[in-house]
Amino acid sequence: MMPVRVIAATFVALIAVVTLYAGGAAATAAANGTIRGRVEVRQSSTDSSGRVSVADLGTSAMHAPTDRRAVVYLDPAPRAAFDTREEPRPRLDQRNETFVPHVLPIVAGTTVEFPNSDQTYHNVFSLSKTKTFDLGRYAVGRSKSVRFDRPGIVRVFCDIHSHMSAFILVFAHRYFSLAEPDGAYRLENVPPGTYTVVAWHESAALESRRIVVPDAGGEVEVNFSLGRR
Ligand SMILES: [Cu+2]
Repeated sequence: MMPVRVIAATFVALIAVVTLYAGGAAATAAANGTIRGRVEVRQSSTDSSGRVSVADLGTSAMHAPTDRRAVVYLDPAPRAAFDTREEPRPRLDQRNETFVPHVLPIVAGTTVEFPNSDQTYHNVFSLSKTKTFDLGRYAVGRSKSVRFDRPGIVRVFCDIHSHMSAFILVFAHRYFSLAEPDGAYRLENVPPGTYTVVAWHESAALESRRIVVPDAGGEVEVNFSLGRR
């Protein structure tokens, strides 16, 4: 049995969603669809033992494969996909000398908190063209934040611990999905139309697929099998 409070919260959330999309639905009878599927990264033939391959040597090899999640997104986004909802501030935690999460997709304009949850110092920085920053050192319990305004990929490192790394993927729209550890992803409320769906994974080459969300909406299944870089 779901507690009453959870049911109430779910109901409120449903109302919010219905209200949100009622405005768009008035303009057209077409129904929005869902694009869903799974992303797998193929093991290369030399990597069938499950050992870390030479291609993996580097900072990301320190991260469990389940942390190294894929991100699936539409490129470009549907028209009218840009809105001005206030963003919550996601966290990129420094915990046990690891960035948590390892992969963080956000929409442009989002401010990310970088709390230090370790007893040791860290020095978070990025030299990425999308956003260059250097947060310097700060003690446990402290946090600094960075706002990301430009779409693109931001590689994040720690100047003190070379095994720490993270990816922030900044999008110009909200049509992106962080895959589950098992690779499952879901892009919801996609208006009917033809789209390019792109799958990103740090160890693989980008792969894209042209798909159609029919006027009737419904679910479109798109699975990716990415080759290792
Ligand atoms: Cu560090």
